[in-house]
Amino acid sequence: MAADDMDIPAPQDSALTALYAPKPVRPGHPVPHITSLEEYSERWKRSLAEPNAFFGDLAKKLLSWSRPFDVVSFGDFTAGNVSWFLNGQLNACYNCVDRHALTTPEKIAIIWDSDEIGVHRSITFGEVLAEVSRLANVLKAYGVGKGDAVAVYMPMVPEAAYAMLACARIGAIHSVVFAGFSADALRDRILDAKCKVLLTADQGKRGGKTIHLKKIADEALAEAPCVEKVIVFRRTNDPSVPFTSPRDVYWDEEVSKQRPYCPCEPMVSEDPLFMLYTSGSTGKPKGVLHTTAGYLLGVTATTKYVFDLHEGDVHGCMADVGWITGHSYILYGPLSNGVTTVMFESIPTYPNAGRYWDLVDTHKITSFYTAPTAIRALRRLGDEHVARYDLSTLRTLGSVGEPINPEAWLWYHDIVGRGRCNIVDTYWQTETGSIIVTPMPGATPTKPGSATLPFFGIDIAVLDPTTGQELAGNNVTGVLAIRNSFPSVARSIYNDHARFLDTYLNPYKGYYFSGDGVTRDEDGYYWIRGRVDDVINVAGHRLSTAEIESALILHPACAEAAVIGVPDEVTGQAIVCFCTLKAGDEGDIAAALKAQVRTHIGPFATPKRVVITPELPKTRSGKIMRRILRKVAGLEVTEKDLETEDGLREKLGDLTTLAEPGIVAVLVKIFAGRT
Ligand code: 7RM
Repeated sequence: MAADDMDIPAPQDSALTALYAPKPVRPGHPVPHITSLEEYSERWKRSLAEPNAFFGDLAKKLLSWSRPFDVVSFGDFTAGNVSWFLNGQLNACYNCVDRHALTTPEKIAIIWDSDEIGVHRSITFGEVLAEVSRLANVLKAYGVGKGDAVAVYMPMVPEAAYAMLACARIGAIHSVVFAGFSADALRDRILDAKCKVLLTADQGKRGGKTIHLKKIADEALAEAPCVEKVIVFRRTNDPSVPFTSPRDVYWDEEVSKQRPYCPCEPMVSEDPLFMLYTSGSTGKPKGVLHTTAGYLLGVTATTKYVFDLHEGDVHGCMADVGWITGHSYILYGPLSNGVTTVMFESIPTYPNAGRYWDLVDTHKITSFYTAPTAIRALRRLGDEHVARYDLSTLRTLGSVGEPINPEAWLWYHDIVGRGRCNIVDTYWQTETGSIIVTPMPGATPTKPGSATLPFFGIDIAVLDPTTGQELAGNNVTGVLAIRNSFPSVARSIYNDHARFLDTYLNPYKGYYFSGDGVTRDEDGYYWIRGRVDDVINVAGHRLSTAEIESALILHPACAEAAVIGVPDEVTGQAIVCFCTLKAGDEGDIAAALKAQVRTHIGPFATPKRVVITPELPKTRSGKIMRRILRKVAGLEVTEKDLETEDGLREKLGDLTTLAEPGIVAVLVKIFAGRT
């Protein structure tokens, strides 16, 4: 990878450096699973020294097996050939549903809180078992079986969870596509996995708005003939929603024909559980593949220890099931632990900025998990929205998806947690399946802005990005890599193992490469600095600049495009596109290009700004110098810097490789508002 692409994002500037001790246990609250840093540290050391004993014990303790495994781990992780829990058999749905339904059928599994304030529903483990079984029987009736890929394009309703669990039950591989993705994005993902069945809904509701899922799905399906059956859940019952018989069938009609029990397919540990597409540094999304036992153990263990779950707890993860956080911490992690999980259909600011805290108060949430972007947005809207609710049930507050700035961390701690809750800044990725760097509530002293220390079984290395050498000791900054195998790590990219190796294991031989920059401070604490590759993170949503660029150049007026992320106070990063136009095209094309990105990827990828430029800064060999674009768009270069060559070099680094040096001044003037 070229050094130009390996700029490690600047550290967060903050005056807040205090250390926060784990919170004392309040009367009536349970004692945490891990109560001291020494206890964490001993267990972590054992997990690395004897991984097979450590994870073997954990897998027996936390999961139910229909056949015990013979070997805990086998193979060479950094060569892309590792397996966990060999010859074991289990079923993820059995672990998340049946084993709790059989012992405590009346216990609440899912609390669904709808877009409309005050409208919510509690569903017991017994009911989930019946609903999931009926749906599993529907899928079987349409010929879906073990190993088949099933597309799920659903709003935030319990049926989305049923869809995933029904697939797991019969051994089908679910591929959930986030409901904010456009028709083109859905089509590409369906085609890549050759799905024969799509589970979707007529419409979705979110923040008072209607999402026309079935209409979008129909557009996608027009170019995805592999889909033979579409099972449509009626969320709104709007009669204008298109329906194509016999391809389309209604969910309620289908499940009512099926009996409420369906046996679980015994799955071998390494059988795929699901795939989830994620963006990388190339334009084509990757179907990250997770396996049954390793993934399930990772999410079960992290949910238990990181959120410190105990009997009777209610876990509220505010993510969407369409992203990995929803898979792991709304669905599989809490349910496998037999803990009540909250599914929230709406957004934090609808109908007002107290919506999350109303949820906590109403459902007596004990652990709450959201993204920094939501925390920052709510902080700006004022403390009064938090103050009017009873949040005394909360013990653990989690953050995920992007670096959290210390000011937002502190607001979460002081205003939401009222100084009594442990904050867990959890770092992980779609590819790791579960949390890999995090404090342990009750044990780890925290520092605002740091994800602190590795979870059990995770051996982090900091590498020099250019030489690939390990940077030993503390006070080092480089790229975050992992030395060892752990159960929940992705095993492959669907149908493209070579790409899996090239993306994660070949960049630095002997390591898993995360794509993130990191600092290990004087205490050995990790501070995630953000992506070092061409991936940007907007409001916790991961996007590839190459994917946005491909969308832009599909527009007839666009000749070339370069996309970068710029810092944004609320969303962390925002998208800025630089486009050159084909001859003859002029006028206000920027709006059309923004719309182009929305239709090709989805509304969440809408650029903040499209800059039309006569040319892009390139090296003589034609490589776009994104470093220049990032600095100009980040307003790090001013018109004053243009006056001397030295000034410019100081701000932008070496410019001698630039083919047309004049372009820098043009771009700086555009951002100064002068052209
Ligand atoms: C869980 C998730 C992964 C990328 C990852 C990072 C960033 C996630 C944190 C974070 C700083 C965190 N999966 N990221 N968590 N950065 N602190 N606590 O988000 O696959 O969608 O994204 O998100 O850059 O590589 S993801």
